[in-house]
Amino acid sequence: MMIAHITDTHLGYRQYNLEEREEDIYRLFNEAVDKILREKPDLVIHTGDLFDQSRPPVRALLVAYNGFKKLVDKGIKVYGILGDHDSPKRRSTPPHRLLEELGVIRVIGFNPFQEKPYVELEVEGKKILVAGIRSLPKKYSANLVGILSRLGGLAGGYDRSILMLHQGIKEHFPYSYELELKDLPGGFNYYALGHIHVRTWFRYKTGVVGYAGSIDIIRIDEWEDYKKNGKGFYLVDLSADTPVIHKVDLEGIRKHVIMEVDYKLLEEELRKISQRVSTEKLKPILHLTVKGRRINKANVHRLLLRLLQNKVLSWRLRFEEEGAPPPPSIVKGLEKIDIRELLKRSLGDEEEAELAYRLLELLGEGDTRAALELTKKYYEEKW
Ligand SMILES: [Mn+2]
Repeated sequence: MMIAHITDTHLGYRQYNLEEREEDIYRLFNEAVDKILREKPDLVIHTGDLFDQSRPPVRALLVAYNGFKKLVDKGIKVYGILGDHDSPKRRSTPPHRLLEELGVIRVIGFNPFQEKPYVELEVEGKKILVAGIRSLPKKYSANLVGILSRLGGLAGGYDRSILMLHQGIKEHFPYSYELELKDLPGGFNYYALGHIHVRTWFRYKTGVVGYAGSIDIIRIDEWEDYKKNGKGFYLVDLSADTPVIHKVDLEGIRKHVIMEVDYKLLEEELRKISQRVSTEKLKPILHLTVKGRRINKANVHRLLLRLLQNKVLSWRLRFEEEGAPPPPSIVKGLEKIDIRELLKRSLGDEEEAELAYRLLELLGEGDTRAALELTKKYYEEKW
């Protein structure tokens, strides 16, 4: 028995407010669907953040619908859970409901405290348990652990069992987590996880825990992991008790070029970049830090326009003036700081802290329009 595990597709996300970046994600999603079709798994599971927001653009809904429809038409069922990005903030209907109504996905664990967060299937004469719980904030961790332990008790009664979650696990992601490894109940063959965008998997008790990771560079700090581990989805072979994970890579990922350049060598270096990127099918995004003394910013812009305008999709510029006092760095202390927790403490409200955290992410990427939209949406829903 084979399943495809895909997660954190963030359909509708428009990085740096670039239309091309929104299109990139749609294209990558389609590439993933085509590759899944080629592998013909018995089922597909999506572990959350299908959409980047709980009110995605109609285009994102269409891409999700058309993609899943292709799978369902070939007899491949799709099961999913909600992530933190696509969960409505208040009691309202998640976009997935529409896709359910159209018969292309079945969402599990939307109301895990009221409904059974699992389905039972039969594949090739084998009894399969597919359990899943939507992303839950840390304040519900105790409740979550309770449900998990009950699910663990069920898992043993099936030939194969899969658990879908959209959470961080402390031992692997100490900066942001809701669960500890020991909170995962034994008994499952595959623990399919979403939320963390880097790809990773490890053996756990009777099975394997797999974070399939996002399908594109959603945040620039995923770039290094992408170079090492690629991005895409997992094919999970459940023929044996302990699953075997095969990574399937996506090819259509747009490159990011991250560089620090001495102001004195700027023209020369930009020429080199221009040469380097000229063979790329997709124009890369340049993240350029210019360092030096008495940097003439207008001159930097002129050089960029002249040498790279049609060679890169966009550039993100930073200046580091030598001799100027360095900006206060929080990076070094980050190992001990949980930003979400700090925001929660200072704001005293979990939802506001979540908003602040998202704003921090968006503004850190320079995406002021998305930040504004998010803020408006938050207060519209709230009041
Ligand atoms: Mn995500």
